[in-house]
Amino acid sequence: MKLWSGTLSPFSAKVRIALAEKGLVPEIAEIPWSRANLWGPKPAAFLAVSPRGEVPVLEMPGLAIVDSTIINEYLDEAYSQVPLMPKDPAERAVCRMWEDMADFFMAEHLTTLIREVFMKPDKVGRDEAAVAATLGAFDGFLNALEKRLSANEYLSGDYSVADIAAWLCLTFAQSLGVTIGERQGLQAWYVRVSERPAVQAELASVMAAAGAA
Ligand SMILES: N[C@@H](CCC(=O)N[C@@H](CS)C(=O)NCC(=O)O)C(=O)O
Repeated sequence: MKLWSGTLSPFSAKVRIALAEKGLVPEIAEIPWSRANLWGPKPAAFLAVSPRGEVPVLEMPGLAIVDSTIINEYLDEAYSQVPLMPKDPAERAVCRMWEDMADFFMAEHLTTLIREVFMKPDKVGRDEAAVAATLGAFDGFLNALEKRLSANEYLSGDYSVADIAAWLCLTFAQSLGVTIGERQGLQAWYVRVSERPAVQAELASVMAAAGAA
């Protein structure tokens, strides 16, 4: 099993955490990323299995799966000993909705913060209005999370792919100016998820890569 991934890609991180939770150790094929050059170079072998040129891709003999959500669902079905999704259809739908919301924030709003904050550390040319609008959007997301997590230990039943996606979204967002504030349910959940060994290991490697990017 080979995972095409990027250390600083939150979508790749979703899959790395799921693999680690399930005790799976793939070969890692890294697509490099830097502030100066962004993504690349992308090897032909990667482009052959990634139609949009995006990480992550999980490649196995005769099968290449793209998209973090689809990969994690595959992993959950193929390696069900350590479940990362609920069994009940209604709870699965709730799990997918939270994961989708976190992914939407990663794709839309985190991208804005990466472009305007991470890529412009000296603030030159920063679109402050776009940053303010994004922080406002995050506030709404955090409020929704707080409502859910002040009444539930995890987003859908036990710890799941939804918690992984939301934790990653918040972790990257917090490094770019988003704050959890006084939301106590969210704070407790954030600590609960952060304490998991698979999550700790991922955090350590992302922090190291962010320092070097
Ligand atoms: N929906 C996809 C999104 C994947 C994605 O956006 N990957 C980004 C990195 S986080 C990428 O590979 N970008 C490469 C590029 O823009 O050239 C997923 O969940 O896997």
